[in-house]
Amino acid sequence: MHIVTCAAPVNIAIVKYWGKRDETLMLPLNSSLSVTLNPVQLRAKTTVAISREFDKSRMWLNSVEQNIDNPRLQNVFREIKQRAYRCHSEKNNCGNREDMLNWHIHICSENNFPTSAGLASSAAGYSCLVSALAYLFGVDGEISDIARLGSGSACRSMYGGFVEWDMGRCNDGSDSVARPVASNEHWPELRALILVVTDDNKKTKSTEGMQKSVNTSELLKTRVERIVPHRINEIKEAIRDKDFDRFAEITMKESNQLHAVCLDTFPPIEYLTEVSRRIMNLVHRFNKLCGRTKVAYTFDAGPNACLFLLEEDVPRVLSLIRHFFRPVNSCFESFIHGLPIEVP
Ligand code: 2P0
Repeated sequence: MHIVTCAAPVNIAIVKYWGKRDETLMLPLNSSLSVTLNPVQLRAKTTVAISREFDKSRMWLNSVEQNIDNPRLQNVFREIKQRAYRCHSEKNNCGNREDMLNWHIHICSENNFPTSAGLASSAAGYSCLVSALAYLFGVDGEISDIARLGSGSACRSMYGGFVEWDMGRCNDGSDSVARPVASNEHWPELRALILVVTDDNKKTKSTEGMQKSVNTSELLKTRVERIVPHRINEIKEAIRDKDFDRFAEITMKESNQLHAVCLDTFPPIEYLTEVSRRIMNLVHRFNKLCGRTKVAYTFDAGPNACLFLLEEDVPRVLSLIRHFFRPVNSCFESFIHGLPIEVP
């Protein structure tokens, strides 16, 4: 038996991915950009074992057995095995490893955060699984496109720091890969606060929500063609210059536009709750009171907030949050994939 355990971090999109041009290859309508959070506070951990003794492949997520026939999972297995054959035949290194490709796989994965509450759990999960499988089967080179086959945003969790997922142009998806834009050491003062408003499962899964938006939202078309390409360039400049004001404004506008697209979808999709909207209002009021932008919010396909701010403002913002939001269940403070700190 061969066994390996990997951990992979959550990534939070600043420029959002919403909509696919190919549902099987998971090719997006637009490029996106994210920051990778510290894997100590929010991460998926996956153990993969392969053995000639296993009579079938099996998978458990947070101790509950899952259906292994899931087409996305099967696509990932198929792609990993094809690349493994290619890698070993190039290196003239078949034999043992090639034999292993026919063995059954057991996967055991767990998250240390709510699984379906819009905290990118599938991203961390698939990124982790692909890293573990690639290690076991000796696949090297670009593998973010394999993670993408499991869940689009998973390709961004293959790197730390600031990461762009280039939408690519090829029909086979070979150029739709993640690339690091800047390392976590580039902007060490930047912090993220994750406010867990609820750990309930979301009503509309991202995949289904995206399909509905692609079919019905006019705003999504304008966004993809005219807005996102500029925003990607702008946010990369803001990151390069460590310009927090600009970074914060683009981040909040992106989040607002994602949720505007969701409301423009017919029938509309609502991920934000009353508490989410109160968090947004508080951020705007706080920034106004300070006379400059100190905090930015972003929300994905769920009501939980991610706030971005600089290290010096963390104590003040945390006490404000604690004062106004008793319903917030938990709050994780995270470096951008940097050294671990204590969770308050
Ligand atoms: C993102 N989200 O860029 C956007 C923002 C949610 C809102 O990527 O269908 O779980 O598996 O590719 O990656 C969530 O979508 O969807 C997501 P699939 P995924 O992070």
